[in-house]
Amino acid sequence: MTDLWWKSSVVYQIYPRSFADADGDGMGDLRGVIDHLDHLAELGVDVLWLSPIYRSPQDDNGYDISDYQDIDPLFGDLATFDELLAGTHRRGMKLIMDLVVNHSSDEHPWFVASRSGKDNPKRDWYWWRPAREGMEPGAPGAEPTNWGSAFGGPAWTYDKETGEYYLHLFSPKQPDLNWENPEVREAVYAMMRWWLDRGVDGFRMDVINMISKVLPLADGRLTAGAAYGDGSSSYINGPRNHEFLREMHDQVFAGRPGMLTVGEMPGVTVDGAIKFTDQDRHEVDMVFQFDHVWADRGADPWQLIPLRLTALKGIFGRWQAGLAQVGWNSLYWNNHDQPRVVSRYGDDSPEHRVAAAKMLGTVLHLHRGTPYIYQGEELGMTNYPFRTIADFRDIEALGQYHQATVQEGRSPEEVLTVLRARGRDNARTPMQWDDSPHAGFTRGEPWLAVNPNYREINAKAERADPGSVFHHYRKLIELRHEEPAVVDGDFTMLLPHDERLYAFTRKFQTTELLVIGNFTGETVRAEIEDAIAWEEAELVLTNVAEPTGLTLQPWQAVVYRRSM
Ligand code: TEU
Repeated sequence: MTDLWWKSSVVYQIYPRSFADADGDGMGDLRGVIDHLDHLAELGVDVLWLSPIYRSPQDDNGYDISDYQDIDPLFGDLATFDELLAGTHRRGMKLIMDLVVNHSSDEHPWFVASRSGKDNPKRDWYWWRPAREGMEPGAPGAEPTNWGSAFGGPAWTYDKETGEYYLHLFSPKQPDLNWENPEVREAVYAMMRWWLDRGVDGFRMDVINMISKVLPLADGRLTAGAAYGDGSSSYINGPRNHEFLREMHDQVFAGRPGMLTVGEMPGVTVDGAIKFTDQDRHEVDMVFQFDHVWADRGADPWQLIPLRLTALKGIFGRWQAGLAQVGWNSLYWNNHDQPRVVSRYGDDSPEHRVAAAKMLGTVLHLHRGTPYIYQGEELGMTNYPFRTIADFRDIEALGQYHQATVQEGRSPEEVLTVLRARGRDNARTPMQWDDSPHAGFTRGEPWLAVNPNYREINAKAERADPGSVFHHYRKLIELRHEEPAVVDGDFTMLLPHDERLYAFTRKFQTTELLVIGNFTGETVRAEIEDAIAWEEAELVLTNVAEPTGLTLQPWQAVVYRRSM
């Protein structure tokens, strides 16, 4: 039987800026979250993950923090936060914060001090380097290494005053903290303890596998046509990553049972994740890996490639098998950095959206691991019909658009085609609460346009309709809470070479579950062993009115249960 509470839990991610605006300034806020806690309680989720709400210049929507122990007035204040925390706990849910400590804001007092002079005691709290040997400081190409920033442009910015460059793997307003410096690590641990003392239940840790850099810092691989080198081999899964996370565990979580930690780790491998999430190693409880959200990416970032279901199944199969004995998987389709899955891997047409959204949820939630629901996923929210670059607000989209079109000579339409399909702003359009103006998100002017389909797709309509995506997700969460095989069952992939059906079983003690999802708009027969016997078993859950056994209707999912 499971020994760790979060193995049978479901986490709900809130992107406060787009969740609910109570004061009418067009930006979501903490009062808005408080006003909708009952929506989350009815859905049945166990944990709320809040994307950053700390004081921030909002250069990257809060992932650039200038004060880790205060709330940005955009969202509210510490008293309102305490009220939100109390309301969450009163409803039997836990709350985890977003920990963004690979970098801070350039307006954080730590960086202001570090930048003030080479002799400042905090100079070594960040990564400062002189210009490349023999190059004129500040001149193009004089950066200490050829690394590109994730948001376009170089990963180094020249500081005239002190005559050196500082490193930022993201925007220039997000300077990387130097984790080699024990003072930095201690300051971070003290801040984390402060939040845990305040009653929060854990952390989602931003790009936490980037905190250890390979020394000395060296140039990355330069591919033809690219403006900058790929330095990821110097900062992804670095040499002291495990050591730092173990130290963090000892300094912050030791003696505090019942916490949840999940590390966001672009580029983490299965073997790496086994080590990071092995409970005996005391690092993190689970990681966010990216393989399945990169399954529709090719070598050329500005080219869309269609998803091959066998590729997706190959990825999930590897992660399920790899962490079957040691470690634990997170399960997610969506977050604030990914496009809406029903538009990406499903079908968001009016005819098939509801079935596809339910099928994708069913297939994901019945894997072995902890599911994460991103706000609006429980309503089947879709991508937004972006037209021009002017419709976008995301620093990553704008920065990458500039680099691709201006520095790399791509056509605007070529780049826009990918941003429309993959841009992060697709996930950040305001939550659709009802069919009133601005979908009930705000009385003011929303910071990002509401999806025009809000009259059809909104929480009020979904909660009133027993056949909705909302109630299907509620049943999935209930099933995880009631059926131990969903939590602890051994995973076996079926039909690995089928490009239309995603099928697997879960076995636990005397219970066996069969889960099949149809990833097409066609009717498809599941040619599995024992088909007849399964068709006589208990159909626990499906998303069509008249199921036809293992002959699956377009975008249909089935969950059967039998005793072995
Ligand atoms: O994201 C890190 C990260 O992996 C993203 O850059 C992601 O790959 C990309 O956006 C997909 O298009 C984290 C946060 O989740 C993100 O919101 C922040 O912008 C970033 O770190 C910097 O803090």
